[in-house]
Amino acid sequence: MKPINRRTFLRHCSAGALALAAGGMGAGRTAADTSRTPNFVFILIDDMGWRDVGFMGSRYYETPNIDRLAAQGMVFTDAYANAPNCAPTRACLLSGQYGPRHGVYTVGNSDRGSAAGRKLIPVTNRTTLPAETITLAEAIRPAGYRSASIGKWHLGVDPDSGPVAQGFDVNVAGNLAGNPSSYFSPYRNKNLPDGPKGEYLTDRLTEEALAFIEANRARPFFLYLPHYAVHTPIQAKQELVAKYKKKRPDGGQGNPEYAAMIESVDQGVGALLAKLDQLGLADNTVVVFFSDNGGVGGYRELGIAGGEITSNRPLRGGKGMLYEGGIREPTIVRWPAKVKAGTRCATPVIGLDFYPTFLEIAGAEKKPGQILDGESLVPLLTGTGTLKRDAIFWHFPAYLQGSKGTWRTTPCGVIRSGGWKLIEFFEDNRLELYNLADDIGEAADLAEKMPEKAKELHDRLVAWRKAVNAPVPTEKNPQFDPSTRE
Ligand SMILES: [Ca+2]
Repeated sequence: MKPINRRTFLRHCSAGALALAAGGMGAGRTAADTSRTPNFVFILIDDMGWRDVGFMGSRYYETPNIDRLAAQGMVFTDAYANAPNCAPTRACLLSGQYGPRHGVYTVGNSDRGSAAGRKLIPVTNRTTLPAETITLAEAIRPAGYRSASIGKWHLGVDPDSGPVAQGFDVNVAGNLAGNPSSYFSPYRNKNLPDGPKGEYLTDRLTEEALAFIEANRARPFFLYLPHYAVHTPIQAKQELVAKYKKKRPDGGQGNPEYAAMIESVDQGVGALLAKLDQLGLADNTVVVFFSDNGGVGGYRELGIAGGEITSNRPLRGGKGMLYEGGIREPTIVRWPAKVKAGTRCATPVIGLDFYPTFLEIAGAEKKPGQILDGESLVPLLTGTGTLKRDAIFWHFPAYLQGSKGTWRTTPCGVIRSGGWKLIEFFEDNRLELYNLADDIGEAADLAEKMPEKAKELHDRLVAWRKAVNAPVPTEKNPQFDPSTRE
């Protein structure tokens, strides 16, 4: 593939219409000392879809604070989670490594769904991040950072494999669970003392985050804020639900409870931004907004049985699938000291890029021999250059069931290079090829029409798997019954 030239780059990352929206905005225009090491606030939403926020085009959900954050920073339109579900995306984000290096490929077991419907024996999955992993928190600690994980961890339990075991100074509410037993106190969470009865979890995590920022205002800090929202159970504050019940559904989005959950997240983002302004820290704090997988929706039109909570259209599919709806994420980086407000970037980026990005900004070094699979986004953020790589990859050697015997995904691998995307399904080595530049909805499979392009991408996917020692399931499942898949 040809290297991206300057003109292409400018087309990929440039000031867009949002610049106008941001004009005259006073975000963080304070006398803060920007020579100090920057702070990091990483807001990770659970299961939020690409179009679940106003700045990405939703006309049903109301997210004025997140939209303001977007207008004040750089929006990445082609940003991806490393996986279509929770735990593996987090494992990649915190380790800076692709799945085959740490073994967290999916949530729970890799052999989910009916045994009779599985043609292959999938690769065994790890549910905790290996202890020897050098996490982002550990890597930036030598640069003087104090760090907190406030919210969902999903990669183990302290003292063995929770946030503190993996280098965070503080763990609030994090354990092996992938969702809260309730969004209202009492929470039944060993790592989160109950609040007053009826306290709302998203509000509580915001309060904990504000307290952490306040306490560490005079030193570099890394706040990792992985909200439990907007994952199931779908539970929201009634006063917000009432507002959305009066609203007309739009573009396939119309669940009042889910909308109210999103608005609580948005209010939390507003409170965080206000706190950074109040403390004079906004200019020199890198705020990232990201989600761990696509929204729960887009199944019905593909014949998959399951809940439809939101719509990811125009993207195909949703959570649990390797189509765009399952992995493309609403993504913002705001850093007023260095990133121009109102900019957009269409270069494909992926969750594990944040690790080297933070290292570079913090002035920290990786350990000798440490492998980081992502690439620092600093050249894109500062408008000074491009990325060196020409492709990103996914490896999902696991089954994820829908209901009634349907499958959200069977084991597969994916490469995206430029505007092209190839999916290889391991059960029968079937290839699907899409030109995302013209077909963001992955409606036209070009694999048969363009066999040379498909082969070129497949060769590169195979070469990547070899380079990272990615195990491909090949063993047949003796319990497989083909009639279940007809
Ligand atoms: Ca998730």
